[in-house]
Amino acid sequence: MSTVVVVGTQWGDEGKGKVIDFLAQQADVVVRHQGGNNAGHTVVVEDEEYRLHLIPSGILYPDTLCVIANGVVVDPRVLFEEIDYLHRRGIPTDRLRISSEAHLIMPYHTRLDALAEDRLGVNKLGTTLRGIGPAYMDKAARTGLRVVDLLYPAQFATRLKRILDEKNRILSKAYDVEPFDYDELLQLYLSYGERMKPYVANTSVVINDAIDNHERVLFESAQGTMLDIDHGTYPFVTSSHPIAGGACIGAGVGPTRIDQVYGVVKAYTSRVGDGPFPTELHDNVGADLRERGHEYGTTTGRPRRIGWLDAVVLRHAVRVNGLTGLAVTRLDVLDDMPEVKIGVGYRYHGELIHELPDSVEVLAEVEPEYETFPGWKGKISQARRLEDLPKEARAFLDRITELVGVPLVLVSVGRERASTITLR
Ligand code: 2SA
Ligand code: MG
Repeated sequence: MSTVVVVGTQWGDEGKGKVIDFLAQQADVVVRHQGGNNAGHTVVVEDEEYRLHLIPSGILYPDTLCVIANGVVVDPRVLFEEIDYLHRRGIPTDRLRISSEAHLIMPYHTRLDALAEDRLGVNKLGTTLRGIGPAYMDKAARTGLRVVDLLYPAQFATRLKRILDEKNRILSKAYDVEPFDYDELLQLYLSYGERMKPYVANTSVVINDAIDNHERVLFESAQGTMLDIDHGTYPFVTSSHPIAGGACIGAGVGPTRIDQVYGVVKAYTSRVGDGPFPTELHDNVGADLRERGHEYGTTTGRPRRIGWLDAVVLRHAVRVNGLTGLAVTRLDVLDDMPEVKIGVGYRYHGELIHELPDSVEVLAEVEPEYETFPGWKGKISQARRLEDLPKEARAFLDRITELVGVPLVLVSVGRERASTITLR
C-alpha cells in the first residue's frame, strides 16, 4: 500500500470504519477529505468500542498522523467534544492536523439545516441536522468562514459581522426565529480558534510531503457514492463528494498520486435518510437484518432502511470511483439466512435496465430483478481465509466480483479487527 482511497459504494454505513481501521495498521497518515460530523464510524479495538464522527479513526493507533483536510466542514464544538472524549479514554491527539482551509460549521448552519428540513415537510431530505448542507452552501456562495479566519481575530470579527447580519435577516424574516448574538458568537469562536491553533496546518503540504517520502497515506471517505452531490441520488444526497475524486479536491493532492481505490461493499444495503432505494425490504426479512446488523445511525440513532445488495449501484460505484478492489463487509450478518439475494438489474415499464437511471422519480419506480442464492448455516466470524468460509458464502462473494468486475481485497466477517480475511 502506498496511497489508497477508501470509499463507500452504497449509501454510507458500509462498514468503512472497520475497513479503514484495519488498513490503518499499515498507514502512516490517515486523511478525511469531505463531510463533517454527519459521519459516524464505529471501531472495535480489543472489546472497546469507539465512535468517531470527525476525527479520522487512525487516531486509535499511536503513531499514525491524522488529517482533517480542506474539504471537510468542521464544527469546532464537536471537534473539541471528540478530542476530550479521546483524552478521557487515554488516546492522545497530538498527531491530529486540521487544514487552515477547512470551512467552519457555525450555529446558524445547524439552525438553518433544521428549519429547511422542517419547511420541506414530507419532501424532506432526512439530513443529519448537523448543518452540513448550509455550511457547504456558504462555501460555494463564498460567504463561508474558514479555520484560517480564526487565526486572524480582526479579520474574523469583520467577516462574521457581515455574514451574521445577513444570516440574522434570513432567520428573522424568512423563518421568524431569534437571531444570533454577534458578541457571543465572536467570543465563542475566537476561544475555539485559540484551542485549535496547535492543530492547524497546511495539510496539502503535509500530505504531499508524506507521499514524497514514500509514506503510506490512506484517504477515508465518509458517507457513500450514492450520497455524492454529483453522482448520487440527487437531491437525496449530502453536499460533498464522497467519491474517490473528492479525495483529490478535498485534500489537495493530484489524481496521479493515488495508487489504489478500494470500494467498501456491505453484503446487503442500508440507507438512512429519504430518497429512492430500489432493493429496500419492507418485510420481516429487512426488520430482522436491521436487528442482526444493529442498523441504527451512529450519529442520529435513526433506524436505517434495509435492502438486498444491488449490483446496479455497485457497477455505478465501480465506474465513478475507478475502483481497483472491493472490501466486502458484514458478511456475518447474513449467517443462517435461508437465502440471500442480489439485485442484478432493474425493470422499468417492462424494460430491463442495467445502468442507474438519472432521474430519482424513475429510480423510485423501478422493480429490481434478483438472483437468489442459498444461505449458509453457522457462524463465519472465525474464518481467516476464503477457504474457511462455507461454499455458499464463497459462491455469493464470487458472484459479486463477477457482477462488478473488480477483485476482492478484503472480507470482514465480524466487528473485531481480527475478524478479517485479506487477499492482498
Ligand atoms: P446531511 O446531513 O446533509 O449530510 O444529510 C444528507 C443525506 O446524507 C445522508 N447521510 C448519511 N447516510 C448514512 N450515514 C451517515 N452517517 C451517520 C451514520 C448518519 C446517522 O453513520 O449512521 O447517524 O444518521 C450519513 N451522513 C449523512 C443523510 O441521511 C441524508 O440522506
Ligand atoms: Mg456511518
